[in-house]
Amino acid sequence: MERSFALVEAAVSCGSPTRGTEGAFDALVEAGLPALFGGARLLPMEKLAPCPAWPDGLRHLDTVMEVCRRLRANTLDALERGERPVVIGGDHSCAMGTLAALGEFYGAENVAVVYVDAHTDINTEKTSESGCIHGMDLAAACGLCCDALTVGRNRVNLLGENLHFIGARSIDPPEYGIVEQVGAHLHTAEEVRARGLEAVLADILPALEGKRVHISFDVDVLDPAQFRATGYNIPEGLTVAEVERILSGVLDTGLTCSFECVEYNPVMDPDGKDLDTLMGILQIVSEKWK
Ligand SMILES: [Mn+2]
Repeated sequence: MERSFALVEAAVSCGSPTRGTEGAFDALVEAGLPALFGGARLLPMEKLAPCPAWPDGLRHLDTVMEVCRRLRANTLDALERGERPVVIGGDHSCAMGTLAALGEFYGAENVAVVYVDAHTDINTEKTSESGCIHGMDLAAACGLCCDALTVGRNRVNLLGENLHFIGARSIDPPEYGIVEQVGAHLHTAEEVRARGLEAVLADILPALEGKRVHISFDVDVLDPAQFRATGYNIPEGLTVAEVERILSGVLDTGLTCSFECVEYNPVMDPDGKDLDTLMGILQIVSEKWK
């Protein structure tokens, strides 16, 4: 029997400096996302106000963690029902909630992540210069951050050796060291251009064997020439066709357990052009994920 989908909202933008991504779920649902995913069950989330406090330099910690706790519970609920979670952010801090659910449900050692993003999001609260939690989600999931950034039962929900970055091109100096320290696999946008996408996928896809794969897709991996409605417009990005090829390649392995799309900001997309582009990408996800 074909498994059904759950569309899970992660209504958080205050893990980032830019407001607006908390409206992405509503915009995509309005644009027809449930029909695209075969009448998926919807798990919306109340929009919480950003908390004013920034304890220990962690911006809006309380709000971000509350969203992540709710997201973990909703994602676990979907997994327990045998549904495939499609998480819609929100900024990328929500990955802490998604990965908490996946780590608990499947066991941290069984989860692999393909992180399609212009960033590596693996600062700890000590190395981050901005204090924005959307740049720390992977360090938190790997158990490198303070207790305040732990979501759910387990401190470690992902092993670095099972983490594959593709498309990164805005990496903070300390992040290179952390990527190496945890044994993660970094494939920058520059490497994709130098070696070709197929060569990079030929490195990543066989390494996913035997794992439950989570795809975490940040729209800022796309080149600003094709997609601008997101907090960071970083040049030298991937094309829509390249992103579609990456997602298809991973989905074709049959190993994908969950998918996440983050950082689309409808406030920055008044004519809905980028929404159309994103719906096109998500249509491919719905068709390929069998
Ligand atoms: Mn990013």
